Amino acid sequence: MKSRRSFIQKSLLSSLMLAPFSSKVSGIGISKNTFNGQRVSQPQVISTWNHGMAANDKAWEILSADGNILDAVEEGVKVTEVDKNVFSVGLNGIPDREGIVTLDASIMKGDGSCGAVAFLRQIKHPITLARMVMEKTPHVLLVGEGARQFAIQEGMQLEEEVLSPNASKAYENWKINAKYKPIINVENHDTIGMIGIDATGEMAGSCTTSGLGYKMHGRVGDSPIIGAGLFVDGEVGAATATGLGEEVIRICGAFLIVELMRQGRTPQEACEEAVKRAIAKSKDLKNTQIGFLAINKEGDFGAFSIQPGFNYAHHHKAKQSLVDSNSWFK
Ligand code: SD4
Repeated sequence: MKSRRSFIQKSLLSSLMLAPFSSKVSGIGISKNTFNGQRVSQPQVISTWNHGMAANDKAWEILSADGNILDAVEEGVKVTEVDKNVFSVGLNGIPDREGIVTLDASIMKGDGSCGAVAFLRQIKHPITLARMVMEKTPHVLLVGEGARQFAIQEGMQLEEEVLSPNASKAYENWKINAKYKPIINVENHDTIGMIGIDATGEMAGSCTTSGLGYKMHGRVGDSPIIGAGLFVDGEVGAATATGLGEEVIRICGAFLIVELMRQGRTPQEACEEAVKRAIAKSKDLKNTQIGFLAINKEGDFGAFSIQPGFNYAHHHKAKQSLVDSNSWFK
């Protein structure tokens, strides 16, 4: 009887996910709905940059088959981690100044569970390793050789340490002057951060990157730092960041946004406030880009960046769109 009831509820949930149903539009996002007194959200995912489109498509396959948001945000960004045309995520990324690709990633659930890896070499899917840190260890963050050893222990294969043809060409060019200067929206625009909500109202997020091209060996950015590049609290919402990680870490960007939402700001207002905070602390504003994405538990979402050029992919119902974020500078 109980299983029949849960079957009926599950089927109803699935049909609600597929068929458009009346929902109140609030802000630019979609508000929550209830069914039999239980919260029924319309699942959605939001991801940074153009490559978020393909990542969201994968996440959507999972969400639309009644899958959970944690699987969706992991599988979604795995698409980007192996995309040969993306130069700052995964092993096809631009190397550090020693010519070595090192990867950072984090994953977080609405209940506060989280895992991350940083300064990781030779692993194809750092996001999966971050999830293993969360699920299989008593720790949150493993770095460098320890993270690689953990991957081996978990049966992951070490990839050969060779630069992709594009990364190799770029590195050879860079070596001519060997000067490091982040270039807004060209060199340092490619981290994928994905945040979302599933039909049961669960929230989760993921963030994965090869970090800034030509960084110092050992440099770690904001993406694997819980509260900087990613933060999720299922009672409130989720946020993720892209851009110059040092500036995001300085203001605990993603945590700040979630806390602002907790205090009643909309996701859009919270992203704008976090950008203002970063601007106030920045020493070289003209050469700094940061982009934030946020979603609250009602499903309203927002985005804001310092410089123009930041965009994000939003998948909701059967519809996917690529949206240009508003920015501080026009
Ligand atoms: C970092 N935030 O390592 C990352 C880089 C990035 O788009 O976002 N690139 O600082």
